[in-house]
Amino acid sequence: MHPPTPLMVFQLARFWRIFYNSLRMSLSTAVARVVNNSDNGRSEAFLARLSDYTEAVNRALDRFLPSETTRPATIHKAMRYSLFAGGKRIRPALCLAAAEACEGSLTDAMALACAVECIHTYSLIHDDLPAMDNDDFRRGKPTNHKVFGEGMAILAGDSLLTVAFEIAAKSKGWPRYSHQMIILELASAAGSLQLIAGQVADLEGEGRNIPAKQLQYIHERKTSALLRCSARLGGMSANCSAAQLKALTDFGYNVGLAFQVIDDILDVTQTTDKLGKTAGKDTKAKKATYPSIVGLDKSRKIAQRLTARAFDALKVFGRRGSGLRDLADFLLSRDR
Ligand code: GRG
Repeated sequence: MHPPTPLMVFQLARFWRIFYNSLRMSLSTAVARVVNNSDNGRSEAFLARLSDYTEAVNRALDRFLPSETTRPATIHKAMRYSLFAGGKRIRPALCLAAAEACEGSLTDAMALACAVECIHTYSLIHDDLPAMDNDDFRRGKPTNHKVFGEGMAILAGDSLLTVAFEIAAKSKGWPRYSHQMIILELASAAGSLQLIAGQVADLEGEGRNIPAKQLQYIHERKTSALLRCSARLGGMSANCSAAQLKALTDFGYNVGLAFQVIDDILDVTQTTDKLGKTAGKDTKAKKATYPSIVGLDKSRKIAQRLTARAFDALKVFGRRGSGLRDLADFLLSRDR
């Protein structure tokens, strides 16, 4: 056998370099494809899960509420008008995903998920009244008082708040969490130390320069309290341990704060059509928001930091926390 000539060595090296580079490129393309597909796969699976939650919650709410024709029909029409106007059902989703993280069932968590949504819808109806935020548009439709009149809208809100406790009382009750604890959980989130305290501070802060600390006080109560309560109730419906309840409390608290920061960002970056509620309201009402105090970029960073803290809280759940993680991720990047 002849020894290889310099030309043969050169051609072999060239062939090897071309072969190696094309192998490396197709490998990296394949890896990128797998990564992207799994990302898409994950978000598609999550969106499908969210839509399953929403459908199940809508069916359950329909069962829990008196029908539109039940006397007095006007009040039941008004309650159902706002409840089924197309809300995102984020609080029920949090409750259901928290139940799943604690190895509970959607069936057991459903009454509590519905109770929270009724309280949330009541707060929106009342918030839109002329005596409060005076808004004409909510969930993509004219506000409750625009359709049914102020008196009936007040009563529809009152009735949704009341029916929430009725629905919660129909839940099955759990060894670690009695009905008394469940009712207390809902009442304290909705009461004058939390949801209403936030609204009071919000009303009193209009048109005034308030420090970031006061803004956080408002967000903790006006928004975070009910999201935290939703996550906690989901855990309770799964008879969760004290450590799991603590994790859900931290998760819900941080996701709740991030949710309001994003809401404030969307108020200045999105249109009324997209949001289904009047955009630019905060600026018009001279409301203090994170974008108005620290600007848009810093607000986005704050929302990311809060979401990262929420993720940290999920460590105790391992893989079972994936639904909550996807939900927090989704809320951070939402556009309405
Ligand atoms: C007790 C009257 C009263 C009010 C309490 C909840 C509230 C305070 C005011 C409503 C308006 C507001 C800015 C609330 C903060 C929480 C928030 C961003 C609500 C909107 O929640 P989404 O986006 O709404 O989940 P949908 O319609 O999708 O359910």
